[in-house]
Amino acid sequence: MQQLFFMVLFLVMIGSICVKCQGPDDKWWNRLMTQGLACRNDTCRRNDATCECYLTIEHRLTMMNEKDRILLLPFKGKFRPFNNTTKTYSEDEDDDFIAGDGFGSRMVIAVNRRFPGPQITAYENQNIIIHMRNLMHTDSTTIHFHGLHQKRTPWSDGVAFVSQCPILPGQIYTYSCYAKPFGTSFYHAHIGDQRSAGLYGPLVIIPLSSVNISTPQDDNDGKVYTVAVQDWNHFDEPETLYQRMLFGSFDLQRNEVINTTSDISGAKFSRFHCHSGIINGKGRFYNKLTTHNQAPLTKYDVEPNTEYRFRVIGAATLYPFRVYIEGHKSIRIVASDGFELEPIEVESLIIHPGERIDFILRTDQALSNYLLVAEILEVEPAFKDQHHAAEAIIHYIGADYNDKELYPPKAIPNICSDKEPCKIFNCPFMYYPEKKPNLSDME
Ligand SMILES: [Cu+2]
Repeated sequence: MQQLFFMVLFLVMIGSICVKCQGPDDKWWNRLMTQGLACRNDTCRRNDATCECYLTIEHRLTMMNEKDRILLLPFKGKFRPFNNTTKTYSEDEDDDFIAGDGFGSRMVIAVNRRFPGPQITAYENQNIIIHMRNLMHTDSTTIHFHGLHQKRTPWSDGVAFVSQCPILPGQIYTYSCYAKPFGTSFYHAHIGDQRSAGLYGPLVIIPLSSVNISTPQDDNDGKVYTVAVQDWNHFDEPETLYQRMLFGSFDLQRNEVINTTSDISGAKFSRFHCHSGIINGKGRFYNKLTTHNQAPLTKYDVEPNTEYRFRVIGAATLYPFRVYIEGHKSIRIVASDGFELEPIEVESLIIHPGERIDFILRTDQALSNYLLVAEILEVEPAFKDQHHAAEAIIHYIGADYNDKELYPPKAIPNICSDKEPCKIFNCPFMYYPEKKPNLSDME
């Protein structure tokens, strides 16, 4: 009898321990995954002590309607089933599709079913708690919070094999750290090439003080947008690309070796070949200098004569981009890598992988639609009748947006000349674009 009593007591103790160690509240996993959001709505607010988020990691395919198990093709800025030329999906229906640059169908790593992952927005000093669930079948993973200093929390830095063992398939791991310093940043995988395959998402820390801080900061009024820019290869996932980088890429349509490209200073990029650029996971493939595949783009709605903050994140694997807005010759840079700056009016900015640059756009042009363009800084594609750029649509509310506005032609760049020079923020060259310095002038 006594033995039975101790046995029951033991089981009760185990039971109570397990209740404690259960950790994340189960209902949030699927709820946030369905909504494509990252964090609980009863946390992460200005006066909350914590910001608690749930990220589910899994493989998915671009251009695939998983529900109907059918391949998709881009068509006039929308998706259509590959075997039906008359049906297109509405904006609500296509919410679950992953576009990439609309070419073929390749593997990505999705976070809460989205590519890139949903945004985490926390307030300065908040305790960020991230439960990460790895549903990839055979790959282990980790997550790094770019820009966070991880003082007092080095175990949450997410560097595989250095600050933690990778999270195995089927496992859940909880990160806990502090939201500091404030600014625009991103979270990303820190093992292998998973970041290039899509395991990343915006991480925005809102400052608590408003002294000498640019506005707007939080997205409560719909005046703040995020622009995650990535270089994109639509054939291969990153592990294959690494092998191609070592041994070469071949273009069988043109029957030639794809050589390393360079920037205007002559500096060579590696053999990581990009076909196009994407913004928030969407872009278009130009098979000729001016002809694109009509893939759907990210759209930013703006009211006329209003100021918007754009948080640009360099989520690329290799290439720098020059970012400008068609028809708008002036944008105001206000922060770089989370540091507030004296505002600078420029025509465009250059962003390298890992960098973050915030600018303010004043929507003071005619009621219309304009392209936000992130042009990859390679010299050679234009000579080869190719165009490597990421694009998104800036839609002035009130302007037409029906049919042809969904798949606009290539942007008309702003005019920059000797007479009307343009200023570029973060430019690593003495001159940009083509003008070569006259050596005698430099002496
Ligand atoms: Cu990083």
